[in-house]
Amino acid sequence: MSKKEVVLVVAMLAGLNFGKVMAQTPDNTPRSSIALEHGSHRLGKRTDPMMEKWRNYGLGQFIHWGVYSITAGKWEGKDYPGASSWIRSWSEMPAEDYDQLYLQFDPERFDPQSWAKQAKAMGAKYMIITTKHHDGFCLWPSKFTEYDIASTPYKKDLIGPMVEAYEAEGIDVYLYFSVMDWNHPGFRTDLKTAEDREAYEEFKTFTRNQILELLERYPNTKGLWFDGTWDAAWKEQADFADKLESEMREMIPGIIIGSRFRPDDYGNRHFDSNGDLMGDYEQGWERKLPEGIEDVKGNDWDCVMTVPENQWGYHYDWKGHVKTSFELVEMLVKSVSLNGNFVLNFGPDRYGEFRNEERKLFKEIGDWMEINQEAIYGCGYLDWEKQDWGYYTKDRETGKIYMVVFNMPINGALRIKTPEKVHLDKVYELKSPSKIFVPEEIHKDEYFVHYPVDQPGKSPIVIVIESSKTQEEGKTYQRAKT
Ligand code: JFZ
Repeated sequence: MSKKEVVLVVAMLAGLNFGKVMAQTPDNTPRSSIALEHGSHRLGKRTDPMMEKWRNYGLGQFIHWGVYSITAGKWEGKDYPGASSWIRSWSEMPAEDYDQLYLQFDPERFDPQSWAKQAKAMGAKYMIITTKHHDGFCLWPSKFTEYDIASTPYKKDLIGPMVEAYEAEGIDVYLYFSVMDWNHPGFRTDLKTAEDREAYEEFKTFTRNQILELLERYPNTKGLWFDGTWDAAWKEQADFADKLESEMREMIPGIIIGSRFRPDDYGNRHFDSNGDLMGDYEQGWERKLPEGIEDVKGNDWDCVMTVPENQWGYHYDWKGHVKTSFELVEMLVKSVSLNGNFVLNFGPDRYGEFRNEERKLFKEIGDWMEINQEAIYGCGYLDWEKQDWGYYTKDRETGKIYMVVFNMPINGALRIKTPEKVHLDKVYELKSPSKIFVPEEIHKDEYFVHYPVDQPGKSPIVIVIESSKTQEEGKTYQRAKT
């Protein structure tokens, strides 16, 4: 029996008076739960302005950049089959060789202003940059290790200029930080011996120093995106991680930290032993999307997505299926329709440049966003019956509804089923608001909008619905007298 199960049984046997605390669920129904010192510290969503802003971003940009852009998925003529940022863990690649690569890292064509402009043109409202990936290499000059940008031929800080350039374009910056660090001598995946524990204490001090260093150096940071927290050794650090998270929150009030940082008292991650989310949003949607609204359990969440199958950092050869801009736009819209943000990953090369496939995406997604962004920013879930043509989103402020159509029916008839007592006041195409549609009511609360299929669009179209609640049912539709 696991520790968690033992506690559960004890709590059950002890009945109401022992081992049980009353917690409030988001809808305020009290329920019993396991007493936790380091579980979730808040039930339900954050409602402060910084989190409201996060919730309304819609689209973000992820950047994976580091010395793995030098190997680019290949070592001594052999292709590494996994994600290029994991090549150091490959039996064919000696770790000693990998750990010398930084001496060649010299991204002389790095131009943060053009990076930020491209991201803005795509429509990104926030960006997440890998300050340190699993290999331990730091893109900022760190006081706590020599394995950093300051020790490369390039020498200069990469993070500071990025923060500045993106902020100048109105894009909020978040820092990715891998707790797992293959370069630090004290890092362990497991704590088996006293020696391990001693070494790991040093690693913990180092980790804390680096995180606080980042927040001190870049006080405009809006949040942290943690990774590499799945090892047994870290799962024992509930107390340490909880305290450290509080320190971060004190340093930057309102800072946003996802669910992939700290474990609870029993080593559970993301959701604590009571099933409550730890952190400000769920960080578990990695290269996958929820199917329906029930999957997100009322939480905020983000989806991080690669363009090819599983490549984050630069890889010289993108094998397999490479997603097209409209596949990615569909994922973006689906995310927004389920109250999440969509974060698209880019992996610049060793010189600081984006590959052509990525440049094309900036442009194509940006072109779509330029026309249809109203259906993304500030939008979220609408509780109308899902239709096969695509997704509804709803502006949280104006209440306007957007039908984002990815699968246009052959006859152009787009079905809408509304809840009772909803009146469709005005229906029009977003890109040409003068194109008004008159919905045909075919049954009670059920309509067709007829889109002219003789004018096929080149990209997913958006139809806007302005609606209102009515007192009566069945305004236009006459019930058949059969
Ligand atoms: C991690 C990293 O290993 C990877 O290189 C990349 O940085 C990505 C954003 O994060 O990969 C993960 C982490 C968690 C899961 C899957 C891949 N997960 O929870 O399914």
